[in-house]
Amino acid sequence: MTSLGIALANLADAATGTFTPTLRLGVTGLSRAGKTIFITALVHNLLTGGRLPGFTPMADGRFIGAQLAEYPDATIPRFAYEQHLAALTGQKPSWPESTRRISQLRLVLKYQSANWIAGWRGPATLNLDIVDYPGEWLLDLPLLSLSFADWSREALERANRPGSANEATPFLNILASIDPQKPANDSDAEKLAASFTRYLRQSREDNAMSTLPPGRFLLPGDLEGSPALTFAPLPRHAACSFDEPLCHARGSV
Ligand SMILES: Nc1nc2c(ncn2[C@@H]2O[C@H](COP(=O)(O)OP(=O)(O)OP(=O)(O)O)[C@@H](O)[C@H]2O)c(=O)[nH]1
Ligand SMILES: [Mg+2]
Repeated sequence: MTSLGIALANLADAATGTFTPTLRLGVTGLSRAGKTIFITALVHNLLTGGRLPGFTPMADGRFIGAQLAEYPDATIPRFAYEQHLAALTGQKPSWPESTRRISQLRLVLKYQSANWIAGWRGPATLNLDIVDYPGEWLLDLPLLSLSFADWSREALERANRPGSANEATPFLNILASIDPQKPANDSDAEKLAASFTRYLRQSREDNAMSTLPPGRFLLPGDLEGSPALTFAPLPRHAACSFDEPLCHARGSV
């Protein structure tokens, strides 16, 4: 929500006395960029009135305080703030493990509004919802602009490069053993998706700096085992049209 949106929401709040504006903050960056640590530190500093010199309400002395609140959607996992903090500040401090699924946390911030419209009614309240997710999923954004056929071509070109032989050969052998023109069936799609996933995993182990998409195959989160992830790149004559057999191959990217 923009500051204009927050001001308008505060106005509505003043009118009804019930509405609290909500700001949803997604922390983004590639895997190991520091998202989870950043969120843990931010929440800790907000809860304890810690060092946040760039946070204007605190610098102006208008920040009253923050507290954790229940997230309204009980189906979304909660960000493990307490566990991460305990790990970082324990007797034997440790970094949290790489994030495997999306999680969220709600903070309720109380502050004196600097806005004259809202300011007349005293302290203001803002729900701050913070979202953490696995950085691998960022790799999948460029796939939004690709058709299944284009993505298949790129993925198979990569898999066929001489440098990829070690990790890609088992997948390419399975792909070669399946006739992509025959009617699609679950067992072939699962076999292909499983060996394609093993190939992606192996290439990440061999070269940690170049994770291949889709990142969601490496960290499926709540889509693990779902039909949305049961697909693999197919050769051009099969991937050219979704009307053809196996082009359905369990969805597109
Ligand atoms: N020295 C230092 N290292 C940090 C800091 N933040 C993160 N790191 C290092 O970066 C690693 C990754 O941090 P995370 O916060 O787990 O990274 P992430 O972006 O959540 O990664 P994914 O969950 O894999 O997407 C940590 O295990 C630390 O080794 C920091 O403030 N200081
Ligand atoms: Mg993380």
